[in-house]
Amino acid sequence: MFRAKPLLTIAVTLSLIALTLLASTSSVRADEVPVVEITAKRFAFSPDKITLKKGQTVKLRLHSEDVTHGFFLRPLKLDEEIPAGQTVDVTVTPQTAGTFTTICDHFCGANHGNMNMTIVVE
Ligand SMILES: [Cu+2]
Repeated sequence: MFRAKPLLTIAVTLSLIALTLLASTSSVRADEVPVVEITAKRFAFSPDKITLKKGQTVKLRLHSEDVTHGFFLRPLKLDEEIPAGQTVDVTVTPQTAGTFTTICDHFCGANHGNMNMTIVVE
């Protein structure tokens, strides 16, 4: 009985610390990684141009409104498939500044060859 109380206090304190850490970790994540939404639809991406910051991590949320599309950009090591009607999240931290063209590399129809968008890294 004599030692039970301090142990209980320590256990409660540790639990509270653990909960606080968990809570702050998840809120920091949600705040710090911006989400950029990109919609793919025959035969264009919307928006058709985005600007990212070199060294800053972002989450690209790729959504297909119709058929399966691709999202390919070698300099940023992006090679995603966006299944028909679905959403794919991809996290990227651009390391090279420049203007890049992302192409749809999954055949999606007659004008597939002209489906692209610009990603500027500054
Ligand atoms: Cu496409």
